[in-house]
Amino acid sequence: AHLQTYAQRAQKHANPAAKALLETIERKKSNLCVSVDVTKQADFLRIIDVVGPYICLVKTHIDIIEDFDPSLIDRLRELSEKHDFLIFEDRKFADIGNTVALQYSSGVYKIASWSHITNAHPVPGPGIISGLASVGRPLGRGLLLLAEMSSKGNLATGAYTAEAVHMARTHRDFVVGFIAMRRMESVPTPDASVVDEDEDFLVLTPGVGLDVKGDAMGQQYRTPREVVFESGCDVIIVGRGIYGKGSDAEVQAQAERYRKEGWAAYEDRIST
Ligand code: UP6
Repeated sequence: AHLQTYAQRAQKHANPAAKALLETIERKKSNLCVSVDVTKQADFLRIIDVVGPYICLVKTHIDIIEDFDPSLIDRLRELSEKHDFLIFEDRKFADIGNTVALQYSSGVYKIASWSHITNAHPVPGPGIISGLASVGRPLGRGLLLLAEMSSKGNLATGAYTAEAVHMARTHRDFVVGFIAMRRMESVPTPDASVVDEDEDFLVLTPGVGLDVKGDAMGQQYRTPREVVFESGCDVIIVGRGIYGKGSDAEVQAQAERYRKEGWAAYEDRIST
């Protein structure tokens, strides 16, 4: 799939959220997702308004906002229409199906009502997908499984990663891709009979930075070129490398810089 254009993949994708994301990427020539990990509503909205023109997707951790008010979701929705991007709540669900269905639909945040894409750790087994799908599928949402992570010493490797890919392959109506560090097609899954040549899983990749190699708490960064060109990933997720740069003008300049780098790496990939 990674040698086709985003537009070609959009045409064939059956899941509405994945299709819309691929179309947005193509329309805006941006495979950049900005992670807006700030704790005040005003900062959150201001940064999104600044980076909006350069992104296909905004990634949220809605539960870190200290002054959260439900109207924030209305403002976020307005910005997503103004700037033409989708929304990904990085909730990293990790419980049994019944519990995650409640966490996804209810509580303070009602994530399923506004987030086009969310994600889950495969650790509880396939029931986590059934639970989330019972809420999200009727709404046209999509789910990413965390098959790998960017942080030093993480346990999502080897057989665990392979089981995640297997779970995705057997739930293709709702699982649209992975959080991973590379393409997952070639990961040998426990049961080869579930492999379908037409499968198209999106790979969204955090741990992207151009200026530093990591942080003091185990984060590891690679460049957009390493992620998109060398590893075949589809979307780069950048947090502090963009929003952490101070003034609005600098944040805007960084968003433009990462968009350009990510897109050039994609163009080189499909033309090789
Ligand atoms: N994230 C990772 N690594 C993973 C999964 N998720 O960094 O394996 C998320 C973090 C954060 C963002 O929760 O929101 O991606 C990365 O932010 P940064 O660019 O500021 O390091």
